[in-house]
Amino acid sequence: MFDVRYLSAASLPSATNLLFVAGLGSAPKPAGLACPFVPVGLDFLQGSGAYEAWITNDTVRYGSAHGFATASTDELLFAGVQIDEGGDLEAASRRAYDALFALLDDSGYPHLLRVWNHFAGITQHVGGMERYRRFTIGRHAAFEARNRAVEAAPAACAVGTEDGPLVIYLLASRNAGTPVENPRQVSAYRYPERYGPKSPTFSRAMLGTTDKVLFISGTASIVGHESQHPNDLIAQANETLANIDQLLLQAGRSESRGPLRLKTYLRDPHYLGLVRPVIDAKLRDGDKVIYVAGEICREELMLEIEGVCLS
Ligand code: 3EB
Repeated sequence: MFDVRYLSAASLPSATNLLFVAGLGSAPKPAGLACPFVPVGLDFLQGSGAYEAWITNDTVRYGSAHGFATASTDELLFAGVQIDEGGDLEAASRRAYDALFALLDDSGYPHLLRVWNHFAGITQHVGGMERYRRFTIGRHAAFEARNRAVEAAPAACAVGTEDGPLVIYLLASRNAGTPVENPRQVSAYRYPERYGPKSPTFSRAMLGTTDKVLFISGTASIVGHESQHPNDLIAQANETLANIDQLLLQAGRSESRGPLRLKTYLRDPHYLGLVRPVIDAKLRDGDKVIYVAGEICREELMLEIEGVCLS
């Protein structure tokens, strides 16, 4: 059993076997919470609670190493960190991923399944280069330094906050997961150079080892490598959902599948009412989606959806 639940502060303390809790917007760390807490500085727009709780049936041990707060079961490792950029996002990203890989290798959970990356001003330019690209260069260099194959890259998302430090949190495992690519899209690690000097190191989805959870990367209105439907949020939402359908199909999760837990990042929260019915209409009984404000890494992209398909 593995679940992701969206809870209010009041219902959190009764949840047991927590791997970690992510708090959206300004949701504070709940008093008495024993597990690691990740403050995700993205405004919570709509859903059943501002806390995202990752729950396992297995016994969880809490700790810290290499600057990360950790939680581990026999098979899974959660780790989360907040890093001061120190004026150089590229260097901070490299440092964060160097530490992350050192942690994974030292602790015996070498296989990266899923990474969430959040930092401020993702589309802003610094010294003639977009901050997302600087982040990507630092991340890529750390993969290279450890000889980590891009084809085994984790499911991921990189979504911009308004301010605050670089926040990275992840799930890793003792045994390797299975990466899943989307035939409608060029693999991100094969993007042409016009999207940046070093390619983003993520897979479109990753089938985990524990209970066959499918981690779905941040998915947007991209076909091939190009953004589709500029200035048309509804068309972007439908294209994004088509990409997620394709990923579920690739992973053998189309006809019969477990419930989805999705997080929709909206560049402009004013459009929540417009886009929500389009996304909600795609859900089946037992699926859940929350909506948060977030800056997608390409300026023309108005939304991105990520999540998990439970077994
Ligand atoms: C894309 O498909 C949209 O750099 O980790 C999605 C998921 C995106 C992950 C990342 C970026 C990342 O290229 C952006």
